[in-house]
Amino acid sequence: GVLSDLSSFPPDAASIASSIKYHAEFTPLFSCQNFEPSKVFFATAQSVRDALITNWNATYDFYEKMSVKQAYYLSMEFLQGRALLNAIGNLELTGEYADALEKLGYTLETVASQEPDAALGNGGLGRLASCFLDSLATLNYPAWGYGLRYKYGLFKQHLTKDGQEEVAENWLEIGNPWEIVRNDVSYPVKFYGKVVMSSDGKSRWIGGEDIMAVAYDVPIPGYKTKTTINLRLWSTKVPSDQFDLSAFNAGEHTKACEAQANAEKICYILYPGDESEEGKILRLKQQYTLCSASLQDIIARFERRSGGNARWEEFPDKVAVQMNDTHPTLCIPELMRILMDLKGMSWEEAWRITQRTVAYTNHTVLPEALEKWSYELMQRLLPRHVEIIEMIDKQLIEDIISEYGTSNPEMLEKKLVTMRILENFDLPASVAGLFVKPEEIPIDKTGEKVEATDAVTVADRDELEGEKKLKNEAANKEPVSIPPKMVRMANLCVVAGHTVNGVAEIHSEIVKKEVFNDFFQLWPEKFQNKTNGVTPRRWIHFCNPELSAVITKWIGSKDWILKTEKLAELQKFADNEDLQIEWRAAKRINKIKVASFLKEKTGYSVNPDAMFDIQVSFSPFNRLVSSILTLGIQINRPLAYILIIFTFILPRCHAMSTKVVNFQVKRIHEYKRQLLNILGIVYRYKKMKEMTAADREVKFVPRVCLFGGKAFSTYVQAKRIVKFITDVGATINHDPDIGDLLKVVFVPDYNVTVAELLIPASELSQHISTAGMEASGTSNMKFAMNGCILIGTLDGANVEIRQEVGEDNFFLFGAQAHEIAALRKERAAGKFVPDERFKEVKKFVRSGAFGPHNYDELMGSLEGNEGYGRADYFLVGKDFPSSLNAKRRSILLIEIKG
Ligand code: 26R
Repeated sequence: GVLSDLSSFPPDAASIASSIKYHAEFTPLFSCQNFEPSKVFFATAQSVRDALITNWNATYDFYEKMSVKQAYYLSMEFLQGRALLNAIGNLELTGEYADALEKLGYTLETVASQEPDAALGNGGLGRLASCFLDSLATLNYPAWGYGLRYKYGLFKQHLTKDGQEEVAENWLEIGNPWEIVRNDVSYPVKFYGKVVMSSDGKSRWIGGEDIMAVAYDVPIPGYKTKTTINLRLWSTKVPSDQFDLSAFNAGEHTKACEAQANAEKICYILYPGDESEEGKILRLKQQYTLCSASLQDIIARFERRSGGNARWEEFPDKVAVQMNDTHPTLCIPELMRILMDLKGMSWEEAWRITQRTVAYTNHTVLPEALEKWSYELMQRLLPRHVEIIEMIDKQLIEDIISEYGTSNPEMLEKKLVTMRILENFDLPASVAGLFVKPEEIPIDKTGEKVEATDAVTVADRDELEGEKKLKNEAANKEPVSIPPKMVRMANLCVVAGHTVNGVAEIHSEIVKKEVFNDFFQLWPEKFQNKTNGVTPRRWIHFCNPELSAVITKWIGSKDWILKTEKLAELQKFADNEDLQIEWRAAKRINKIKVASFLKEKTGYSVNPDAMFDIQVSFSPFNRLVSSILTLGIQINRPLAYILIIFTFILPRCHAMSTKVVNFQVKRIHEYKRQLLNILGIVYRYKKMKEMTAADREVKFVPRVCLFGGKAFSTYVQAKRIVKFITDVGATINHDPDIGDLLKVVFVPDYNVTVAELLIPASELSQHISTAGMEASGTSNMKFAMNGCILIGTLDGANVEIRQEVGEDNFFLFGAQAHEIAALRKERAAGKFVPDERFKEVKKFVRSGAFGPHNYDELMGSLEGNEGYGRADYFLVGKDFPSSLNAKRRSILLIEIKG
């Protein structure tokens, strides 16, 4: 429903200016005499927040009154980026704010650029969560996000001569004007302790360590609606009665403050290192804090709305909990626990309610990202939850036995071993007799169970070097080791969730056919696809006002911002020269902005009239709205595929521009194959060097190749890739033979804000993961929406994008997902015959062309040297020739049209 009669927001520039001045004066942080841009930003944001709070309250009251079903998106990550321009844009007050600030002597742009980038996430999964919130609010859905308020977000990336350096990102340093601390909304969360049986025969968990979770609310405005939903982030502190006053007075200050520090450290940082036992415990505490506090809050709201007469069987009609990957899996045993132990329900009742409430989205098929927790550790921290998980596991065993019977013990055992939530556990006595005894399961000398799968994970490979030594030592001692007992979170999600979805068609097929195939056979009706999407507000309208204006002019209205399918109307103007001229002019403005940004950040000068070719990591649009289906709400909107049209027009617009920029911005990961991209660039460089200057000028279109993305701090190989790219850039960019013809720049500290700058300036972007490994990708959509041509493999949402833009407008190359396993086998058996150009480019890199380093670890990984894991697991060598071909085709298209 639409909200009516909300109190009005300062509608004109004069009242906005006085509101800003009011905040500047009455916020203790500032004084009017010292009104620096960062303070102007703060005061401006506060004036916007006032308006949001009004709408927020009205939205909440309305939902409360209507007692609607509410969707809750639980996520350990929200990659919100900046909020100011988005908020005033959604309120349609951009012009008024610009005027108000001008009256005060500032430009909106300067003020907006003061805002820190809120990076409470890594990349794709976190940005998707934030895009969902924008779309949910815009479409007036009663939905909330729940997450954690990390004090330090994703690290800041500095690039030094040694490669990436991580620096803590203190995004709250100047305070966060968007959040409202809710000291009135807090819940106890406990850890450790023990389970006792009370007199009524029910289990009760007595915690050993208590903390409090306090809510911080961030209002999320929709576009052109008063609906303003909530992102509730939890912070942790020690309960006030637990301060050890006597210890403090006795002079033991550190000891007295220990509990405080212990509670607060839970929300210190996003993904604390989990190599150590302490680190693992901290991460599990984070996950449980999110689940426990959110569920207590959701349940309190449900009970309040039921007016003290809660009908629990209606809980799933009022509450949908969507788990963003497995990180919030503990919701499942926590909801079971609350319903059984605190609300007195039977197992069966609680299970029915839980199953109808929760759903799970899978975002990756990489084996190292499928979470498993040590059973022992989890049992120590959450003893009652582990009991419940064991019960769910037992019930699953019974379901599997009743489905498959016991007549084929071998098959049954296989099913049980792969499907069970508990890994490396003995089978229950009732069925154990049917199977070989546990001692007979082959165990290799290192104590690891022999795995049937041939997947070598990145983590495996990274650890390989260091671990090999340890393993050899261990093997010499011939230990009798037992494989560690683990809890498989994804299996628990699939068993307990009513729906499981993948995030692009190909990914959802892999989820059904490979990752969770046994579950798919048992419960095919649970599995769905919900292809990702992105908000067209942030990712076209606000980040690319130039293009947005062109679109609005030619369509004749702004309706496309809400109804992206309207963009199809542009198609009839695709051949109109005036449109093409305006389109190119918009792109050029964006490219000029990027050029000056690069100069400032890296010192490199790039020619804005070169082609911009980009590979960055993370992305798009309204299709994401269809993902809400799994939240339990049916909506029926046509899927809009704008990019499509854009890419249709784009080649025509490039016709007269001979110069392109190539982008690759995304988390640095071997499967995303930044290495494939940079080796292609190195090859191009080598060919240029072999020519006369005159030939070079004729044969090559000037190109600027941009990379962006952060490497996980412990991911050694990814960091080597960053270093290699920056070294290649340093050589090429200073080579006088090359000049403007080729530039390679690694853009430091890629984040949402940088993405908003780079993507609108792109002409060619790279989405080139090894087929089957990128679940969806979302930057592919964002680039396409900003009129950029895509080069890519048949992976993730590239598949759907290509269908929509047409095969001629997508530069496809590379092996396909179904061929990968066989190609890896062939590779491992030494049967792969590399292309001459691939050998040539590796030799060139090893020859010292980019400084004294021979990049042995990187080049070795492509050759299958011992010590670097299996030979070229990501098939860079296999796809290298076809990638060169695709690049050539993309340029040809542009030039031929010219
Ligand atoms: C458990 C932990 C180590 C962990 C692993 C992986 C934490 C976070 C991740 C992030 C993963 C799940 C992620 O970001 N996946 C990305 O999700 C995007 C949104 O669906 C996809 O577009 C993208 O392809 C996928 O890599």
